[in-house]
Amino acid sequence: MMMLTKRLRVAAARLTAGRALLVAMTLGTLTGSLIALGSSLADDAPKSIVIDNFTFSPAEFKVPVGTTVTWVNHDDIPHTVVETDKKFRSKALDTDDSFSYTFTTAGTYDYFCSLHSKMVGKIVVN
Ligand SMILES: [Cu+2]
Repeated sequence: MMMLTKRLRVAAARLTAGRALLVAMTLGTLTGSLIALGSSLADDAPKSIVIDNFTFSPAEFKVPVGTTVTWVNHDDIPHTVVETDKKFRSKALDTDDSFSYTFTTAGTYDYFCSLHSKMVGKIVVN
């Protein structure tokens, strides 16, 4: 009778340890999911380049593949966003107009304003 009780206790202890492990694994998975969710939300956040005072800001912008970059013109004269190899080209952007492009291929993209050739910028995608 004493032996049986002891065996039951050992079995109960094992079960508890097993459950604790299961709970820990579930929490770990949940935490991992939340972290993944958080980082995917961060990746989806809009990436904007402001055009102001004849300047693209930031002039050099590093983004992961798949990022949509948006340029917004805050100047009171028109500007354009034209990629050097014609991979993308905006129309003339009036004040507060914007232009977006999604970068699906890694690489370095140099661009300029076709109305003011000294206005240049660079997007580095990796
Ligand atoms: Cu311009």
